Amino acid sequence: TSAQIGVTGLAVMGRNLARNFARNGYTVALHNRTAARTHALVEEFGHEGEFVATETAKEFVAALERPRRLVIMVKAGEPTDAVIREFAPLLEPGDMIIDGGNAHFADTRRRERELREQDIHFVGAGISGGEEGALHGPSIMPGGSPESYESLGPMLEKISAKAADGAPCVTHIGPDGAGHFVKMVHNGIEYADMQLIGEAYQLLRDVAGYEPAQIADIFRTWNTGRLDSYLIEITAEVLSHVDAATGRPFVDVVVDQAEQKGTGRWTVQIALDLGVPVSGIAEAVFARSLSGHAKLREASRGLAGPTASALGKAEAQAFADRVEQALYASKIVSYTQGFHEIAAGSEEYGWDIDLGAVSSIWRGGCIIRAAFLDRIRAAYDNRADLPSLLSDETFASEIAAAQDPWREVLVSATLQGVPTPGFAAALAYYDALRAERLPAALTQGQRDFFGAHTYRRVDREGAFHTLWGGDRSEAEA
Ligand code: NBP
Repeated sequence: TSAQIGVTGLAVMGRNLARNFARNGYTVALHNRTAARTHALVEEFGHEGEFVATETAKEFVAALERPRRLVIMVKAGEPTDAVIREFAPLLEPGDMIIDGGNAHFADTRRRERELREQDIHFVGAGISGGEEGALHGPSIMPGGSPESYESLGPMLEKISAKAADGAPCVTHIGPDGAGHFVKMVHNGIEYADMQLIGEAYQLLRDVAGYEPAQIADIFRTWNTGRLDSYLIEITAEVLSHVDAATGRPFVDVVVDQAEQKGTGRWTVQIALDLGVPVSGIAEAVFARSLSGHAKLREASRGLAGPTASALGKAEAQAFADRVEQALYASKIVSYTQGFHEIAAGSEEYGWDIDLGAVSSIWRGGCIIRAAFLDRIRAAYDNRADLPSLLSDETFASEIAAAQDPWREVLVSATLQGVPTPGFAAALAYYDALRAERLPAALTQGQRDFFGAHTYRRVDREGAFHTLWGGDRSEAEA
């Protein structure tokens, strides 16, 4: 039997992806560095479909129909290169290697370039949805050549998640590293979403005085409206969970130091390189870092806080409504920033990414899936060259309606000393973008003063320098 697809790397993700292919009627060749994993998979799930277990790289490659489709699901970084080094010499022109791990897009660009010399299609495919998604349908963001997508697309469409309207959550993102770039920004947006939800929770708890179980109910209510999303849904589940050992709310027995694997940080690093302001994502990454500085936090615990008292019960409900507005408005800004980064990456690397299609394939399977993405899709359908999500009339009018409560929430947060870096960064971005004048003019003056860096004028073309140390006359530079 020859297999239509092969998966090497059978830890949680690879095993579930292999099962997903098999459950959809494909014959799947299996391989793992440690063969025990391969045999365990067949033993446990062999009844789910057609598997071909192999032990050596040679056997694995021989089991695949041509052109071969070989999925790598190993630890990102050096292990991925090791696997490529092992398999590439055994492949033939036209074969495809699909890297489904969380690779850095620059590595994907390098690997694609190297394998192209051998006429092997290298497809860096971002896969979101965790292990459940891998099994039941992930959101898939494949890059690589258009020819590879012609061959792979139908299979990926079959195993992918489907949006509510039945559309598969996969599309050809663009050449070389485009898929992994988009997956990276997806994760950055995920960080921002989670941070904003965390701030909403903290405000409801510390300013409005609600208990976790009550906050879970508030999130459940929000989940029936415009904030309807997987992350809001699981937030309610986590908040209503009670620790069996102590009888306390689960959220109170978990150490409050957030970890991260790196894709959020990459999103910010790359944004800095591209000069794209992703302040909301950056604040989310920094908030996780700050939480992890246990000693620094311990040493700072005695610092003075505000004297304002918490809200009375009567005001709590109205405050919660305002928090919903603040959360929604901040979410629009996060996505605006994330899509700006994708547009900038697409421009920089010549990927020609369809932003509407990206929002469309995030509607199902992935961690940030949400009703909200339908609205982004609609915004790009209305106008494909939308300069920013904030230029969309619907989003602009929603923010217009939300802005006063958003500001009030930040006033309350500030007066009560509740940190809300995500909400605040989002509002600052919004206010800066709509500002008539920015203090950047003053910055330019300072730069010209100390470093003769020159400035442009509002009324004339050209670059100018003022003789600050002399008679302060102006010279054209
Ligand atoms: P891991 O990231 O834990 O990797 C374990 C796999 O890598 C095993 O199959 C292991 O083989 C193999 N491997 C390693 Br480690 N070094 C190797 C080497 N030098 N040569 C060959 N194989 C090697 O697995 P995972 O959690 O299933 O994730 C797989 C990929 O999917 C990662 O890139 C991850 O970032 C990405 N991803 C994960 C999630 C998630 O929710 N976990 C979601 C989306 C994407 P062995 O069995 O012989 O040790």
